[in-house]
Amino acid sequence: MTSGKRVLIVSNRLPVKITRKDGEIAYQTSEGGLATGLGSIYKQGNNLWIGWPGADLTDAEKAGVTQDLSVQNLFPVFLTQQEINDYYEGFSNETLWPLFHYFPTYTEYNPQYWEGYQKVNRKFADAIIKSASKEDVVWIHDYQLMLVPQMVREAIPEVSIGFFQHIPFPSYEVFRLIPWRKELLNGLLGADVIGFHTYDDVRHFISAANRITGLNNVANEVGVDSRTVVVDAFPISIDYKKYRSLAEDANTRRNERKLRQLINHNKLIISIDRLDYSKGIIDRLRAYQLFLENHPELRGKVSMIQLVVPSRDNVPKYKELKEEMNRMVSEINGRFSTLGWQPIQHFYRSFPIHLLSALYKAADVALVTPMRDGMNLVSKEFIASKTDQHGVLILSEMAGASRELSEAIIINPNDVWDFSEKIFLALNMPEDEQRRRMSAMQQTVSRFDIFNWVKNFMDKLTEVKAQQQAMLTRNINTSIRQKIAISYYYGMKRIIFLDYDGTLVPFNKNLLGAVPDEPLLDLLKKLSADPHNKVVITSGRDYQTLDKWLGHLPVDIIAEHGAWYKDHGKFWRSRRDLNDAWKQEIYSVMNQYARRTPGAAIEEKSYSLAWHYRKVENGLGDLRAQELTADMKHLVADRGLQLLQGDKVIEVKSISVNKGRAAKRWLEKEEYDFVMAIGDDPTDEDTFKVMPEGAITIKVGSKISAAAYFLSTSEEVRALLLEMINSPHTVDEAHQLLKEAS
Ligand code: ADQ
Repeated sequence: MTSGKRVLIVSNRLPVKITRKDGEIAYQTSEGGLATGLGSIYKQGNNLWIGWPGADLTDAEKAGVTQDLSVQNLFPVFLTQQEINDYYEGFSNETLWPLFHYFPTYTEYNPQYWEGYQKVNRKFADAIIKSASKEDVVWIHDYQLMLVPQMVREAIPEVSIGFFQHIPFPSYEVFRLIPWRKELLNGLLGADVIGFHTYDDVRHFISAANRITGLNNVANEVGVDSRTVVVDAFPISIDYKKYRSLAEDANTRRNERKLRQLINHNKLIISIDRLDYSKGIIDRLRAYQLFLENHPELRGKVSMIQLVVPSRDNVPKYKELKEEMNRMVSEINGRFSTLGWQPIQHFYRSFPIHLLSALYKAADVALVTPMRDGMNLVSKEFIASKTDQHGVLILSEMAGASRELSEAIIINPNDVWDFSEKIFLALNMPEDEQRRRMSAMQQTVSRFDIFNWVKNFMDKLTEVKAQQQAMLTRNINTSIRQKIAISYYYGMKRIIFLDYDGTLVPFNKNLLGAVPDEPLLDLLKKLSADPHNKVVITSGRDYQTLDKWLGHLPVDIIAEHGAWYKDHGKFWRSRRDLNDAWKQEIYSVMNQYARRTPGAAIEEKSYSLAWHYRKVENGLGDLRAQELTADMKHLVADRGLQLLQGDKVIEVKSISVNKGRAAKRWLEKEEYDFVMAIGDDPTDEDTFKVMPEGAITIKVGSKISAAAYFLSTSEEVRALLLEMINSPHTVDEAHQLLKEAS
């Protein structure tokens, strides 16, 4: 462990490429956007970048490489060939990659790959754990390392962890296909901030977390135990200035002129990507072919340069793709070429950056048309290189970049006919329109460049950590517990308001299934047996049920949010000013919704109606509740009623009925020197708000509340009450506790 705050970047690959020249090891630093953006971080001070160096090394070489890399603040995680096969080629590239890009039929579910993935994720986590301390910030990148956040969290609970995924996060319906979906989600939820490129990815992730792990969220914050995990969109970008100055370089201009000569000053269409089925190479060729068929007048006047970086072409799926691509290129060239003209110039290799820049600069139209892409940086590099603002971008709506670059011509790559017509449109777009669109996109890309992306992510991580720490001080820990026990001990006249469902008992899918168990009855008996205590159960349930369940105990009860109440040993009383004439009309609206929503139920109480949807299919219940709320809004307002949103329930009742107003009856009748209120529901907020200064108010579950403290579950509530009952019985014991607490 090292001390002082450091930042650790973690990714599958290190930003260096190891090569062997005449038996000697050589290092080539990556020029990729991510390496540049993160360079400002990992190169500083004691910071570190942890990753696989990407080469197969002997044991003797490993020691030397580790030494060499440490000078550059890099730390290698070495992998065996078997690990690379299972974790990288296997689970990452044959399970996660195809599925997350919506190619479920290409996806392999192989338990051996999964084993390898877990093992290597553990290796990365161990490397982090060895060098990180709790003050540090760990930023983990991409789908190869989805389990690492939780592994690090378990070892160093306080450390700040960010995770960014560079590929899409698929919809729940696709994600759920993976047998190990729960483990993957739990792995990610070890982070404090989980970042994706687009809001759609964020939505998909939150919905998967809700449905698969059962966790709740408020907007983009997911509650995991006592931690809040923020899920947000951080669209990645490029080093804008670098591409701009490259485009203005004399060398680039010379190459640009050469390129134009090469294609006889025809209109130039370019496409640049890695060989991958997600990039839409085949459909793009089809669209170009259709364009040439439908516009014979333009044959001989346009040329397409297609660059494809070789990638994994020994893997069957990629081999097939390459063969199909080559076949189509030959077909198009064979069919349309003339002696002096070839429709496609195809290159299957990587290009140096200054040639790429010349190509971007010379192009009249760029086709960036993936079937699915997390972001796609080629589109942004093209925009940045257009110093003269001439040129048109045709961009697939399936690329994350389409959310930002809305001035591009947006296409659906599956609609080959429309796509081919858009090529025609782009080639004929007036210059001033090209300039207008390009200028708008350049403003976007220059403002939100890679440095801005790094800053936004890091700032969010700092903000979330600070927020968590502030919350932590409100989580009931040992010292707060002891303080409560002490003031309980010194209290001579105590009142304790306790909500029932979700506070004293966990939620039950069945409305009448939440019957109090023996230990709870025993606990309430003991608590109310103390002559210094008054225990008031404050519930929204009907008084008949509460009477049956708790009426025999020496407690006071508030039922139906205060429409009914009972002092121990007396009869039930209801508020005289209430009427129920409105119920029939509201009931019939609620019933319409209940009839078309399997699992929904209406609960009728004397002065209120509740529409329960705990048993309704996840998501559908919320949708119907929203519809019902909108439908009843005016009805409710006109009749002096209010609509309350509870946990999987909406309730209509008189505007004057609430738990707070009911609780006041007790507080106004007598003076108390120890006041406590515990609840989990939005309706308990009314109780918290009327409590006198110094009262101990506790919210169970969510963290958004007027209460002073938080607890997570009803078990914790029971434990706290038990501790109070067993609080010291002598002054000495109390003083001892007081000493420990301070
Ligand atoms: P990639 O799938 O690799 O990245 P992309 O974002 O387009 O896709 O980046 C490709 C990079 O490779 C670009 O910088 C481009 O210049 C370069 N390149 C492409 N063809 C080349 C060639 N023939 N020669 C040389 N260089 C070439 C993943 C996700 C993306 C996401 C990025 C970053 O799949 O959706 O945008 O991560 O988060």
